[in-house]
Amino acid sequence: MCDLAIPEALAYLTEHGADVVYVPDFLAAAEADAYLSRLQREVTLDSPEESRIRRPFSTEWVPIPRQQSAYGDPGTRYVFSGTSVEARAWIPVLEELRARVEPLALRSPNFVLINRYRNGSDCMGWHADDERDLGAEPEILSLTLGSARSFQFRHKASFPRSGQPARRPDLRTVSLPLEHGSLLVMRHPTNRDWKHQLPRRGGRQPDRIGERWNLTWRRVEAGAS
Ligand SMILES: O=C(O)CCC(=O)C(=O)O
Repeated sequence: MCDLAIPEALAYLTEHGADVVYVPDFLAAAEADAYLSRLQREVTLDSPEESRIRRPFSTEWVPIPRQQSAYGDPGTRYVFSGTSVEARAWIPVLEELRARVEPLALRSPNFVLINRYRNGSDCMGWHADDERDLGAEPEILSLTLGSARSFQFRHKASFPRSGQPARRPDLRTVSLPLEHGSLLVMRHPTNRDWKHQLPRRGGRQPDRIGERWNLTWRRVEAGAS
């Protein structure tokens, strides 16, 4: 289990190989508001051409349903779904936030993947952050700013596998609303055993759901991929 020396930390999910801690008020409300405004002004988002992934088992490229960017130490990048997100050089707002999350990390983050969800239509599908770039024991620190959105966990054994039924259909899907200014820490072996997603929300009126920024702090191993 995570052993975070902060009283607000909630051990959120600890079953079946999960090690997830949720810190709802990681940033105080006023501070979270100020950081959100700075991100909106200071972060450069990737172009639509740079924001595509390869459809599984296909050569077709499709746009991701959100905007993204990445910042990190020189030469770092993150490879997933057939695409590579190259790090831009650190900017002051991200250096400040990195210094805030770093005390909670087992290994100092050298990279941040930024996702901007414009409204409830923007989303991220089921996946695990278990790419080779993240090393044998990946750790993710996930900061939310803006509208709260539901985040879900599902054990890998509960997914059907290539035409086969799930080995463990009894395993429950776990939902957690990620709030403005919150930090979610996913330590090893969470991403080995579980997937997570950020589903669409808002039904036929996705514009009712406001903008959300998510920053996932990672330690990327140079030259792994
Ligand atoms: O926006 C979120 O909270 C999900 C981010 C995520 O799953 C990822 O970056 O791998």
